[in-house]
Amino acid sequence: MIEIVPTKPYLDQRPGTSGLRKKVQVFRQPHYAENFVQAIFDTQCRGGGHKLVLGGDGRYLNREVIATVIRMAVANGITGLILGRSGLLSTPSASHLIRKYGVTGGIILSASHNPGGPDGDFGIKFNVANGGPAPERVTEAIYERTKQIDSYRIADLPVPNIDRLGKHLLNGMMIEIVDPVADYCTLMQSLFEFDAIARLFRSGFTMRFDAMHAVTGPYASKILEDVLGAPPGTVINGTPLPDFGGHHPDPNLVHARDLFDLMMSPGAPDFGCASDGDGDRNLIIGRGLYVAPSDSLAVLAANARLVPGYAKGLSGVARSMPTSSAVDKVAEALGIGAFETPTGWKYFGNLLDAGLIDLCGEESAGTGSSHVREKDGLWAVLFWLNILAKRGEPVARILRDHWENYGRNYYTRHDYEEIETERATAVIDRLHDRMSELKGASYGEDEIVEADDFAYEDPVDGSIARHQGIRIFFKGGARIIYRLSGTGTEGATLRVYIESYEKDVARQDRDTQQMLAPLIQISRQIADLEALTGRQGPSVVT
Ligand code: G16
Repeated sequence: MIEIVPTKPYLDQRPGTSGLRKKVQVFRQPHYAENFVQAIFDTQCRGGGHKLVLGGDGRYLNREVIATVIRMAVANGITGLILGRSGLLSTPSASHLIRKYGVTGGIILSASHNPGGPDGDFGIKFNVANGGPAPERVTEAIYERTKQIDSYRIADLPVPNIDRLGKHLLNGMMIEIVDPVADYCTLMQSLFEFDAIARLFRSGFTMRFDAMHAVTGPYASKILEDVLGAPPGTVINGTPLPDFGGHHPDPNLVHARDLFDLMMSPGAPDFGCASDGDGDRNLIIGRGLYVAPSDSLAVLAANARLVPGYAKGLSGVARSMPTSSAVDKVAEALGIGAFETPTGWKYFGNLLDAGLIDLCGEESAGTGSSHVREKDGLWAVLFWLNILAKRGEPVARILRDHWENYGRNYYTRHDYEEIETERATAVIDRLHDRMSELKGASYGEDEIVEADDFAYEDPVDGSIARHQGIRIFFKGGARIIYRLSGTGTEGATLRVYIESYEKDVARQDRDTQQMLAPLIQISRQIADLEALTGRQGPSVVT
């Protein structure tokens, strides 16, 4: 009943910023997913008695690969599997289940905000016992194993009906099919003042949550509409679909354009928000005013004491390096630690485990806390709702107050997507070579005071991550950063992050792109972007 199937290694299975992400066509190659899953079992589930959490964001191939993982888990002697009903689990709720049940880890099937469907992307990622994404030493071990693999184990038995809750004993492995939303909802109730948020809705507060036909739909409908009493229709695009309804489930100003337009229109609701494919990212928009993710993190930090789960005060905060330094200013005012990590949620894990921080976030629409070890889209929305309920002021007032107190970090990211890998590498190499000559160079009225290649030494385990992006600092406090994305599946994506700081209240309400226009020009000039990328401008501006 246990088959040992011969296979050959694929040499492209090194996980990126967040797991192994490839085109569906790549995953469709014979034994491709099986090889990677076997490498997880071989390296992370040695010896007996391992239990795992399993679920995915419902994208194309989800059900198929769930069935494969179940059969392989049986064949590899896994003793327990906690599976989200219909194979669905948002990334943050998978993280919660791993922690709650104290299991070895979790296998999450997702390519996050990347498009789905037969021509879209798929992904497999392993989370470790603390509920967080596997750190680099683990992903490297899995990758090394994929290069040597010559067979995988799979059980030849029928998989139980995964659409019904229940427990099944499969050849010694207990598989428990759980409601994906229930435990997560209880966790949210323990952190936020649900009564105050429910009162806010009863008072006529209006909101729109765009679930983008991704995994957060069932979570948002249950929590916002059923439990908190928001009117039906508050959650839109709430049914998870394998191709996300043909949309790109990335909650940003480009792919959640309809929501943005609605929020800028005269009849806008009070609050607009969205989440991505696997439910870990968030987008926050007030009536008439967009909240940049870096600002959102800073506002949450500044108002954390209003929220029961954080009322005792924060121990520290962290942000990824390209995220604006808005949250650092809050940390300074609060007298708490502020950490700067490389891009990738996995780098927050040690800081959270060690209690050095309890709030963290990234410019790429991710915010989270010590409640799980992933970023959490709906959690961020509830955090904002709790603040709105306590302060009784609109989003725009809260954000403008924040700028008045701490100054405003104007911030934009320009992406050059799917360019040839050689061209993208040439940009970084060239900047690297020119770093020392850039120091002291004048541009317009400003001057470069420092340029480096960001390296991070983890304060907890001392591990070092090098080459995490080129940073250019200007005398006036502005910053330009260049780095290559680790989540794309075609060619390379060059990200250019541009930031300036404005303390003068009279200059805090300008258009971001206009305000940053001179710096944007400089960013293109310094890196010779047009010539090296072959593009006249970025493909996505957020
Ligand atoms: C992942 C990581 C994030 C990272 C983002 C973008 O998010 O977990 O830490 O900021 O990718 O990474 P990159 O700039 O390398 O494309 P997700 O939501 O895709 O899992």
